Amino acid sequence: MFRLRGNLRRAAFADFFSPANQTAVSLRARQFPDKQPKRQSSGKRFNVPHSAEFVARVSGIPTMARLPYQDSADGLDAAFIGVPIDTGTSNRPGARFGPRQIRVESALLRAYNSGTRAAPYESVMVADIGDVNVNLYDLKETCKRITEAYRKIVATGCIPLTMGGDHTITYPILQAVAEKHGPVGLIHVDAHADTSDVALGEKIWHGTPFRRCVDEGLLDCKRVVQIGLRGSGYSADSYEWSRAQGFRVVQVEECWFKSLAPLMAEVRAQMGSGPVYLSFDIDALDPGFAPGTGTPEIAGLTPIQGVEIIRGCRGLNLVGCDLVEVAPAYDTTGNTALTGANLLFEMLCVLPKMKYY
Ligand SMILES: [Mn+2]
Repeated sequence: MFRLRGNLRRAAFADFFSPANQTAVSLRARQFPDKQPKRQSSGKRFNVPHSAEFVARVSGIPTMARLPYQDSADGLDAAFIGVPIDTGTSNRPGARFGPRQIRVESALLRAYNSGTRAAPYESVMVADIGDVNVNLYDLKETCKRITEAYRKIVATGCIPLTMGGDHTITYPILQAVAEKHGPVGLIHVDAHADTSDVALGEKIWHGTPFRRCVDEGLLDCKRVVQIGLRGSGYSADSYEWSRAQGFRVVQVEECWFKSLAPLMAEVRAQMGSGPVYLSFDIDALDPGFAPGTGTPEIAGLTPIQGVEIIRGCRGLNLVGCDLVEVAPAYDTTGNTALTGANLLFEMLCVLPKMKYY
């Protein structure tokens, strides 16, 4: 660790940019005209975010984790991308502001994962690639736009790390992901199963994404787990349909008062070496910790358990991750978005090719 810190410090004052970083460099030049000689670089080809040791945390245009912005996934191993919609929400709206608020709160993130010793910015090329250009007035049209955008992202080999947006978005994302990888395993962390069929006559909204995914064969159903499910239901057995598809359902009662590390060992065995997508709805967490969301349910997971789930994905063949349903207006502290930002950082820290020190 000492050696790395030394390298990083030296690089901060003797930095040169690789040709692959030119877009980032020009943006950096516009953002921080007087800071160019101090841009941090790992000395390798990877993007490294500004450190608050050298550039004030509150300065600059907010990007996820203070990473460079670029307008496509070209050259990236992973990309943070926002999908700012809440047109699919069934209760409190506001998740359209999730990506923006997550970016703001993410200014607190630093370069290393102190718990796992992951060094993401020495392992993978990652940037913030902005938001999908959604249509706020037409959810089906938005779904098409999402699929098109993600087709381009995954075609380059880049792993999308998505900031939602309501949970509807996972369906069109998985259309693009499954087109490339075939039916994927799914680790779905949520208060709700999101497997409804129809409501108000509509098949596309944030309670239906995984039903639609099964309809279209996008999931490898024996490699699906849903964790944290709870709350009142439309019928006595709300999760019957999930189990009938072959999903493993881990209701929240099975999680209470426990470390989820043993569960994740079983999940890793279930997922095997095939492609896996991780979809994390912030409402999986207890609303005491994450009140900024549209359909909160009491007695949820703790942030510790959320982190255990994500760290438990280390070693899996992750092909995409999302963190959805942050609706900042219901949390005046900003902590829900801050939690979302940290969970996204934890996701980055378990991607394939990650180095740990
Ligand atoms: Mn959900």
